[in-house]
Amino acid sequence: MAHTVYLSLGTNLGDRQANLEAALEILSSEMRLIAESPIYQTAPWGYEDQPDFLNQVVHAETELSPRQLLIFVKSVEKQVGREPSFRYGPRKIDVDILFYEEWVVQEDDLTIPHPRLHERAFVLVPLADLTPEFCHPKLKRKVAEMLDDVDATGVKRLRSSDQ
Ligand code: PH2
Ligand code: MG
Ligand code: MG
Repeated sequence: MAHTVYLSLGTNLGDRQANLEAALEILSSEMRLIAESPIYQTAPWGYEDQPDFLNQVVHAETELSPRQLLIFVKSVEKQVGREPSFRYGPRKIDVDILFYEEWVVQEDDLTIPHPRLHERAFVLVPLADLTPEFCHPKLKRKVAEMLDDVDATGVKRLRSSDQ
């Protein structure tokens, strides 16, 4: 059965647009991409002394289980060329699972919904472009409501001619 999922993509090293495109290309080999948000240039969150990120959210459908999806997104990161960094540090590509249907998954290395998505304007702005009414299954709040509570000043949409 096809499951609807939302993934967040982030990159702040190398050719960032090319990194997003490469990740989407590989993702589309195993899942049906339904919608892509615009791309945003975003101020670094968590650790500030690093280049700005490009961030984007995608809506997809997949037959993979949450665990299989985690393994797949890790392999996508590896294929795009991600190298180990420190927590919140710079990276060529980061692919995070935001939502998997309305499922709540709590395992050592896999938490769905993504545990910090409600704090992050760089996730909530593009997510709200795709699904403002989606209700967070744990917090019981809509994406648009969560977005109202964060500071989105560091999140700038790239000009469409740049995308
Ligand atoms: N990812 C991080 C840490 N900080 N900041 C922005 N703006 N965008 C990101 O994707 C990001 C971040 C680690 O996952
Ligand atoms: Mg991340
Ligand atoms: Mg990650």
